[in-house]
Amino acid sequence: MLRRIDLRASGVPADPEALRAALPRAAFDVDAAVEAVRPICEDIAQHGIHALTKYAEQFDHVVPESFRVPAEALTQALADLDPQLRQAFEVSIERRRKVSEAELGERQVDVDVATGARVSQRMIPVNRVGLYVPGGVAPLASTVIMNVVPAQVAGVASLALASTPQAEFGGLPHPSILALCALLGVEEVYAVGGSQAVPMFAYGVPGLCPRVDMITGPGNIYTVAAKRLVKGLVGIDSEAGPTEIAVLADDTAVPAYVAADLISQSEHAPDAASVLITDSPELVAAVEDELERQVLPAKHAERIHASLTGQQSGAVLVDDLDAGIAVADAYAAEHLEIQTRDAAAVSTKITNAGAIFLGSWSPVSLGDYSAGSTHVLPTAGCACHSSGLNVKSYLKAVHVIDYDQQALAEIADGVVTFAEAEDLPAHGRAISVRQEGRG
Ligand code: HSO
Ligand code: ZN
Repeated sequence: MLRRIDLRASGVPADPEALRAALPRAAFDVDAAVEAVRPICEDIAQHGIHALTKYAEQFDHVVPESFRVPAEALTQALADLDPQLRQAFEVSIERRRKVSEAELGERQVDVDVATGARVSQRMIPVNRVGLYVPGGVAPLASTVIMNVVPAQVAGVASLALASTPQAEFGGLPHPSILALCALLGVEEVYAVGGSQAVPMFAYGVPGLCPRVDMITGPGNIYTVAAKRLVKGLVGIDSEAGPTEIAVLADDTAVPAYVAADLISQSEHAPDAASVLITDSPELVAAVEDELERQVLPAKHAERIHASLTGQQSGAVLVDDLDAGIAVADAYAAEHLEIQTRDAAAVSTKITNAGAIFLGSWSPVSLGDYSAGSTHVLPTAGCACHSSGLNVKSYLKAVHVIDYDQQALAEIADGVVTFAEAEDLPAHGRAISVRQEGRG
């Protein structure tokens, strides 16, 4: 099922660019989608609720009675929530909160760089955040937890959430999303799809939704494109592309587990990427057997099959584990599973991955729901420069500079010299004027 990328004869290219080019990756043309969403964003900026109504009809095929979800609908959704699902939600929230609190670190650090010369760093939460939770292909209730919990731990004062209106739920977002909002105390909820929610949050809609400072949350390519368009006007988290799993495995890996994990992420979409990296041809053969066995009976066999056989997926064969580590690092997967001897030691050699899952008992789908880690992670190789969504994503680091007269006098000549070297003498003057005893 998986196409083979055999790097044994040629060896792993030493040049990282050449290596990346040899590896599979989904095509995800956000630029083309930006042109498609530009008029929608402009329309919503200019015509507010009127435009939201038009696009709800066109894209979501249902116009909600009110774009703002009434408080009673949230309370009702929580009352109707299956008790077992509620318990699963609560465990997931509790674990994500525990890890988020640890991510927070110090809210202020003070550094005395010399006597009377202090620089402090204050971590200040973003004031108002808009979250988007996809409701299209699958209602990703877990995404509510992954976005809301770190924002709340960071101390974000104002949180608004939007999710697609669903015709089968009378124009409201999916009930499990509403129930989670109620459970987490998120009161400002909108029944608005992704490509419309992003401009609604970014520009504000009079009479409905005040503008936000930052937009987070994943979505389809149009949601991502809309985020790219409004970036700068508001802050955004990373641009989430199709989901990816890479499994770095040796001959100790359990083929049935490896196959199940590849399938689990292929279940998201036909363009999801599943990549096996191994030095064991026997493992590839055994995983193939398992895929044959496991894909057909799966509920979403069609899109799983499309994902596994797509050009973005494959089995990469390498000579040894070190070569496998180089491949995994170049690929920079959103999710990297390490199913090898001493997985923890192998993981220390990995520098590029959104999240790393160690051994046989930490599969990606545990992280998708309840491990305590985030599932909003950098895709498309962005793990070489970006982090998953976490508490710090919602915090701004502000430096506070506090020198006294003596401390400024001590460094004054150096600053003046520096400013003159940049041909910015007025900068130097702002220092030297204070050394002249005037004022
Ligand atoms: N694997 C997805 C997140 C998700 N899976 C939500 C299930 N629900 C992207 O990390
Ligand atoms: Zn998933």
